Amino acid sequence: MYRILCLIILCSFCAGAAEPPAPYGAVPSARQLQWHALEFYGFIHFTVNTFTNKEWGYGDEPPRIFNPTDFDAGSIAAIAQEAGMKGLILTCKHHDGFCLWPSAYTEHSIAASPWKDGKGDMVREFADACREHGILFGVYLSPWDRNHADYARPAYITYYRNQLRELLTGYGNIFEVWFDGANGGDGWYGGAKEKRSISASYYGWDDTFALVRELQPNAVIFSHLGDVRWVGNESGFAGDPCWATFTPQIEEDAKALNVGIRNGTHWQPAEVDVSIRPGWFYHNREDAKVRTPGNLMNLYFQSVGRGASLLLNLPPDRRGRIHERDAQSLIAFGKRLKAMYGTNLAAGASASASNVRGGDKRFSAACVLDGKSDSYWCSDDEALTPELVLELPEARTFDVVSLREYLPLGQRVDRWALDARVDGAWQEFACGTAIGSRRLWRGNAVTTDSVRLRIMEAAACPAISEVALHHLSGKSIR
Ligand code: FUL
Repeated sequence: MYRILCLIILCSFCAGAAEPPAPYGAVPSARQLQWHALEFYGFIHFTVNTFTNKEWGYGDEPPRIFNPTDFDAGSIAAIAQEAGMKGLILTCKHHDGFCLWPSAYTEHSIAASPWKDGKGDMVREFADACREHGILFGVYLSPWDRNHADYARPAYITYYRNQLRELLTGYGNIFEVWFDGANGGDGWYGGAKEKRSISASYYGWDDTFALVRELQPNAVIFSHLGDVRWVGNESGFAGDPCWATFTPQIEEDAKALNVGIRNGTHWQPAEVDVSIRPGWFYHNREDAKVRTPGNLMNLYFQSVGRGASLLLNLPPDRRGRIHERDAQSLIAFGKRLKAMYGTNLAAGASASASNVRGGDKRFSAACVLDGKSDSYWCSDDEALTPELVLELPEARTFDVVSLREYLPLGQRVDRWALDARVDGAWQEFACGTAIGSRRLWRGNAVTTDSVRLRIMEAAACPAISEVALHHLSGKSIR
């Protein structure tokens, strides 16, 4: 018995119980890791603007104009869920200051509108609908408030935090809190009708963020100083590459936000916020300008496919519904995406690598195929440019590659390439900079029985959790 035990211990020692490598650079927090897994979720822009046909309300809109005729949060959440969105973020208050919930701190809210005789609470209806449809709920509370008399004075900060407290305590779990950076200046401000400017320190973000941490510890904060950064444009694309690391800055530098900063001080991944229509709010003049399923797919590859998240805006119309065109386009896109991910053409392959950390099975090449986000192929510390080969069970045709790094160890890979073996010779299919949370590459369809991932440059030994091959059907879509 004793000898068998010794043998087992010896064998496991020989097989090499290697230690995982040390993390490289800035790494994600637990709440950021949870957020990375979401990838695709929706924005809902709804306020008095929907009824005035504006994008930015001045702050003097009478609450009585907010009166959707057929509002149904359930149908909106159902559409989002069917399209594959993992959550919805609602503009609980946009720059015009009108509140979609009956805030105790203002009369400029839904309580003064005819909708449900002033007894309704739209934030509650959205929060409940999301829960019922198995998706998450997040809040947008505009710091800039063109209605409030005290805006730009200290008293407004107390008001703002009181409202935030209402939203973060009254509606269950919140996955993301969205702090808009827009501060346009002029507004109604309780009738003053003037321009007000604020200093960089006015909002006192440290204390506001502390409130979020206290009340919703799992929520990520979207802000130039928060957990998730803006991607630097509202057109729907992350940079290539789009590093998850960044050095947070007060001054916005659109290019840096777009590309990220290799070796930046913080893990601050990008979120791509973009609308399914030209505007953030619904305008019937834009009914013919809804993005097509093909266009949405491009957005997806340019955002999620570069390691960012996609926050796609779906503006309810005056009924309080997602317009049929938007819904159709979104759902058609979602179907194609589901079909694409539905088959991993690398499944069943046998995997080998030029280097496996300590020869330990825990870090073997097969880890990229097991579908688990917490297992990864990893090389020895000094092997910075290893290669991995997948021998497929038979010749298969793919046109999309999906790669993922094991994020708790940081962003390690700088450059990589993926080859397909055609007629016995390797042909390069893809070649990129950075991998991160997810790296998608779309190319011409290739039929092959073997693919090879080459890590060409890495700051630390690579830790790759996924290599998947897909075929994006319906390539001819516009
Ligand atoms: C911007 C705002 O000014 C827009 O109205 C919209 O809410 C967008 C998501 O953020 O800063």
